[in-house]
Amino acid sequence: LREALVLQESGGGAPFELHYQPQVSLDPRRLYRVEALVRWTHPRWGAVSPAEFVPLAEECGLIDRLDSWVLETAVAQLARWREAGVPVPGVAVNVSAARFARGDLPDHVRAVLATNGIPANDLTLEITERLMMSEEIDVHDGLDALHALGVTLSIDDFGTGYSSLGYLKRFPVTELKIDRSFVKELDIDAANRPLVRAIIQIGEALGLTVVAEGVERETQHRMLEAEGCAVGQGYRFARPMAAGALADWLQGEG
Ligand code: G
Ligand code: G
Ligand code: MN
Ligand code: NA
Repeated sequence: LREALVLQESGGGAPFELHYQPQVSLDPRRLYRVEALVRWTHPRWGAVSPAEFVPLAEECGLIDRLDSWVLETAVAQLARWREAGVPVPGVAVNVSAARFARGDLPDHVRAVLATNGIPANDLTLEITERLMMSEEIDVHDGLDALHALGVTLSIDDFGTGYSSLGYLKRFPVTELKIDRSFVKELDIDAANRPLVRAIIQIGEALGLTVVAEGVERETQHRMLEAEGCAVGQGYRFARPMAAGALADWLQGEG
């Protein structure tokens, strides 16, 4: 993993690649933004899932460097799409606790946006609920600094971390992502619907955009729409895809 990262950073190879998954406004249906998701192709093992190597990168202390590369690459890709006339409204990247804790994230974000001529508004940082609740990391100043830049702050995996909701009013977040686990059986297990409804209502009450992850079936899609969820992400709309495939996908949508 370390060798792969050094190779990537030095420009001597590209073991890591970003795929982009559309997040779609439900009504009217249109591309809202894309989420950058990292992929790793190992010379012998082939494709390794981020579900496996992201935790590994965390353990090895490499995740902050990987996240930095992802930020730079995703924002540069957004600029490239725009140069090519591909109308992508914005890009979201995942930020690990380790990357956040390093403290230079606001400066890095500002520099990356300036280098690529991208407005702060068009960049979203997805931060897990667990990080928001962290006692070790002082998230408050970091989030304020990022908010001051004008980037969108989204709570990833919402509903899986802790029961305290106090952080929602303390921190300058503007979006929450309903964790896939709640959406998964939305149309199968009746117990999920009131939970999803409650999350959407929390979002409404606090003026937060709600994004539902892991939407795979039309029945889930319809229920989310009926509950007033603004944005959906999942195989129902599109799988994560290489940058070059997005223009074609957009054409198919339009
Ligand atoms: O793409 P996939 O659903 O397999 O991703 C699995 C997990 O890896 C998800 O929880 C996702 O948030 C995480 N992940 C994907 N890309 C990145 C990244 O660039 N940085 C971090 N920190 N996590 C990522
Ligand atoms: O935790 P985070 O939101 O960053 O994770 C996004 C992950 O969810 C990615 O690994 C992506 O591949 C995965 N994903 C996206 N859409 C779907 C879906 O419809 N079903 C399932 N099972 N996974 C999905
Ligand atoms: Mn995410
Ligand atoms: Na998530």
